Amino acid sequence: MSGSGGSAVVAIALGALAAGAIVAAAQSPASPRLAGDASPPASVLSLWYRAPASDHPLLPPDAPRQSRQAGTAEWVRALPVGNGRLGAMVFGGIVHERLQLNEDTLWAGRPYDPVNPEAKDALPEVRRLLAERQYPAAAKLVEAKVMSKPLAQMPYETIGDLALTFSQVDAVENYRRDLDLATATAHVSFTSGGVTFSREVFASAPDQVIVVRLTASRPGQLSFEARMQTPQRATVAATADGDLVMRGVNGDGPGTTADGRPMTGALRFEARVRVVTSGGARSVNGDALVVRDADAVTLLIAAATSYRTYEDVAANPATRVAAVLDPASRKSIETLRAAHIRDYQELFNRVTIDLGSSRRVPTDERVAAFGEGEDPGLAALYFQYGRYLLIASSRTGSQPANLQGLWNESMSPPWGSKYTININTEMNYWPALSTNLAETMDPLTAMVSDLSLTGARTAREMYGAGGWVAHHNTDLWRATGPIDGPQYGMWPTGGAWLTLALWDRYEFTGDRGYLQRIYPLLKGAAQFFLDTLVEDPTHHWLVTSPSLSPENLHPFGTSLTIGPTMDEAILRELFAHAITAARALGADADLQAKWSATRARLAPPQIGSAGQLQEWLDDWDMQAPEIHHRHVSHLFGLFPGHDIDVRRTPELAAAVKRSLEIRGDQATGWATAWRINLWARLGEGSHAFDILTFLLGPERTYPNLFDAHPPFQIDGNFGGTSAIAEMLLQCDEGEIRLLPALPAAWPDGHVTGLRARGGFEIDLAWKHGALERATIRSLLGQALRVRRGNTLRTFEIGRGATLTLAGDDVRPDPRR
Ligand code: FUC
Repeated sequence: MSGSGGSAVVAIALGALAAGAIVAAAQSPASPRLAGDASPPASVLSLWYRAPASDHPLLPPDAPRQSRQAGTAEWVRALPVGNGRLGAMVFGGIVHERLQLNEDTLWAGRPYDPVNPEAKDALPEVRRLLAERQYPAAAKLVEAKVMSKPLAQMPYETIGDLALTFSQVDAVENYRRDLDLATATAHVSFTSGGVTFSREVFASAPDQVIVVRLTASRPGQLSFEARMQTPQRATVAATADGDLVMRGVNGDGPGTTADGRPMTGALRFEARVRVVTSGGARSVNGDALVVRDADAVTLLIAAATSYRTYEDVAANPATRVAAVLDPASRKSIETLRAAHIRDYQELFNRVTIDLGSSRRVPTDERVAAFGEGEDPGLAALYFQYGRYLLIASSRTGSQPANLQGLWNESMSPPWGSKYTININTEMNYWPALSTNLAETMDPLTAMVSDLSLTGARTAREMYGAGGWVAHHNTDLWRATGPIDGPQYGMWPTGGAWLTLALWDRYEFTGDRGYLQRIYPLLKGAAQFFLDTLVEDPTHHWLVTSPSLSPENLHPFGTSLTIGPTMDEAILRELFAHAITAARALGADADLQAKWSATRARLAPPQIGSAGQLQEWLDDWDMQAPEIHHRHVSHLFGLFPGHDIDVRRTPELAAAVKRSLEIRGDQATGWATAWRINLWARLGEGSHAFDILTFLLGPERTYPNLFDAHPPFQIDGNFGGTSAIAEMLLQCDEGEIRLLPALPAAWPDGHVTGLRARGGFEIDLAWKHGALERATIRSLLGQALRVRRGNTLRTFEIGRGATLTLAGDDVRPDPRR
């Protein structure tokens, strides 16, 4: 799929549907009447609702487009659970409960190498055309000879659904469903005929199963049929000993490789649901399991594919499923629950936040009214939800969080639900370090390590270069070539950007073992650019070519160019980190010198005639066809980069601000979130808050608090979470900035457990907009400099020591 425009238009229609007309779709004529207003859940850290996300039989996989769209609108009301690898969306239907299921290695296609063998000969000519400013001709040649085969990467796919059908009832009372972020558990409860029915759903990382627990307030009340359905090529069966079993082969992907091989599905998978009953009777009815008159039921859901690595798909999914399901089914619900909560809370409880009062009304009503009333608690909930989603979609050993994290109901989701690495995947991990979840970066580290191998093949065969390269997207198969079209794909800096995220983890944790692990990745990324940078004909700077400023057309009808501002900023950081890493490890003295010499010749950031930071080497910004473009790639140096800083480079920071004003505040979900992070780095809390209000309102947030690109894309959630952290705490230039962009809307509050570079863990409390107390624990014993406004103080603090500052210790000086 292409990177933008057309798909976004369809998406906006879906977004509107989701926001408005869905209540009718969610309730089929047979839906029970809902009476009584259930009280809010005890845990304030809950998303909750007084109606199911849907309550009708599953749509058949080949349902017409109209009903699929309505289905998607219901899906963004359902609540996500995940253990990094297995995910479920819980709909909470009274008669028709639906759990839509995912396993994070179930993608289309097979191992493949997308290299286009014609690229190597064509690239010198593309470079010549670009040097001569023949942009459309360069784009044409890239299109004809350089793009990957196949031209698209493989999509992430759903497993299918588990449907539980209960007896029809006319009316229920006090219906409520919720997702408690404190325990990572979804609940449904209601009363019918004097009996209270409860459901509990959690995805356990320690036991690698999704657990569904059904109970009722009186014995013998649980009767239902359970079946699975899927759009995959699969068989579904019910076994006499109480299992539902789905076995299949993944979907075929689009296109063929250069040698003409189709992307035939080569993964095998199994999903299995074990139904464990207490009391009552269990029987088989065709492909369904029937439970009658049980007291309580536990359903354990396991799933696996044959994926081992991007080039090995020979694992046995049935063995993998049995290896987790058999031990889990011998444990009690109490044991399973306790292990899940212990494991989850070890991560989640590291950070607490309070930004002010919360409205105790259902979450969809809070989103609909956000901005109109006082509800600072919704920003705190959104922040903790971002941390929840990261824990649920990215755990050691799982795949990284993709465009939809882990949750996808489709065989062809928007943008393939892939890893788009010209912003989206990086943004997914923006909150990982600041909000104290460094381990969630393990899957990203593993993926970049894979990319350094597949990307070395692409560098060698496509560019004749050493090192490794990845363009603007990758997938389960770690494809690294340029896809979709020249405007999107012909960008060689995606891999380099990813390595900067890994470097950040070293700066936050000081973990030398980790540095040793990532150093070869940085070194390989840098090598590619040593081998491919060219001199720009005007200034003789060293620049990327061909390249582009992500997805933004310049005035010559294409995005293709040389040395866009973002590339040069990324490379400045890449070379700097490679040098620091090599020094720390006592490695590669000769390379350090080369990196340093190359770095000195990169194109510097430039200020254009409108006072803006130029997006390109030439001052084209004001003539570009989309001056409000969603990407703000050229502002990378301010955030997430560190090249530009309000105090150290005030002119450049002012140019970034001008660019932001020209671009405008409101864009797609992730693009809005990026803007908030940038305004926070400029120290402009009230502007950041204004944009946050848009992000958290109904145009960019679905009822289940998923971000609306639209359609759903998870990066906006993670970017928004990062932005809230950046408003409260920043670390840059070797200093920690306390409350650098606190908006007036959050006059009183506290946060505990945020992390900063140099191994610091920080609690902050503030009142009437003034810092009351900061508690700083040093994990590494590094030098500590603390800034509040224009006051900067240095403190001695040993490894393991804690420093408590009163607000007066770092009060901004009003005279300056
Ligand atoms: C980039 C963005 C789009 C979308 C896609 C997945 O190409 O420009 O808006 O987020 O990734």
